[in-house]
Amino acid sequence: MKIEAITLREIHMPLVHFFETSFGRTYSRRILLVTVHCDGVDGWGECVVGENPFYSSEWIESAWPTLTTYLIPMLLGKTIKSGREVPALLEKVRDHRMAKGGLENAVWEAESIQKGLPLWKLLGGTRSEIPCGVSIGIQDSVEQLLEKIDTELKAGYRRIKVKVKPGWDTNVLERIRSRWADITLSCDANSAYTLDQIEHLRKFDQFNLLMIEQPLWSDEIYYHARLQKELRTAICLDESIVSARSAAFALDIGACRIINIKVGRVGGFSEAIAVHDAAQSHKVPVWCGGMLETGIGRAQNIALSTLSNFSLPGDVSASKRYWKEDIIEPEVTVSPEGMIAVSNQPGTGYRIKTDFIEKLTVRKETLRA
Ligand code: OSB
Ligand code: MG
Repeated sequence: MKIEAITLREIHMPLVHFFETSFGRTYSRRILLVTVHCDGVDGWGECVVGENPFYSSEWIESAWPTLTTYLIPMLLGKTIKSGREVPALLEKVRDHRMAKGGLENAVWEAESIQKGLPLWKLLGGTRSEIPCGVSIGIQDSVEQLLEKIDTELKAGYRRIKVKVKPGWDTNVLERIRSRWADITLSCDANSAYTLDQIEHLRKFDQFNLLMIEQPLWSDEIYYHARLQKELRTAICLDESIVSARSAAFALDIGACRIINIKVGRVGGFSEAIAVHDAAQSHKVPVWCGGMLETGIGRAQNIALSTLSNFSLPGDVSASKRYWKEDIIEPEVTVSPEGMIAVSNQPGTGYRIKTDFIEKLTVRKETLRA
């Protein structure tokens, strides 16, 4: 495949309901899409950067110029056989993983279309359907949260994850557990605690959680290992795992018993597969995280989730939980059993609504070889 041109687009999409984590509330997304044009085929990728540098140091205004100034010129005019070859071409740029990931994944998608293969098979997946959970943000009241949980349980989702932060944690978990004693429940702190709050964190053990996700800061892998020794609840790392190297370190020192893989956070499918394999060799299960993606990123998350060690329900859920109208067709739907069926069509199996995307576009730039 010769990489002839690459297009970047920013589209604006309001969320159906705001999403709040310990680091802030989002009402509307600024989405960065990448299209790789090669040999008459277009591969699409979603750069999962946020509107601000709060979840990660990357954000849309760092990714755009990094792509146009450095990353895209490193690919333009190159002839490659596979998405697998992309990381080596971008190696000189340090970090900027979400920017790289959007680009690499677009190449994988083009490759899968060109080879007439489903993307999930190209990635080495084995499942024909994936189990789904939901991530529910901090609400204005506990009653509102309970109502949302009720809705998602009735929709069939297999795991409920709630966001926590100091002041919205044990009190909330207590209310959830007194209404639903047996549901599969987890929580995500997005680094809202410190190791010296260990006595407080110990209280989470009474709620029989599947996991507590990222309680401490992202660079505190060693402190997570110390915390894990003191907790019965499994720690799951999200922000800390930015590469197969950081995963190997975390696994080696026992910093977590579960890993959340976000393909953008680790810099693309190649690295995501490497993290998956590292966890598997330590018998640590993984699940696919979400970044409030449009259908383009969501469809690729579905493909990744078919790999064998994705044995826990992910944060990959139905389009309608996020968007009034998604940018793919059909939109992503979840069965009453809480599963998403994987398509056997070439690529992701979803059609990209280019006319609709064009209408949502507020910024566009095409670079040519
Ligand atoms: O920590 O998993 C997270 C969304 C934005 C940033 C970080 C996170 C999240 C989510 C939402 O939890 C997952 C989703 O539904 O896409
Ligand atoms: Mg998380």
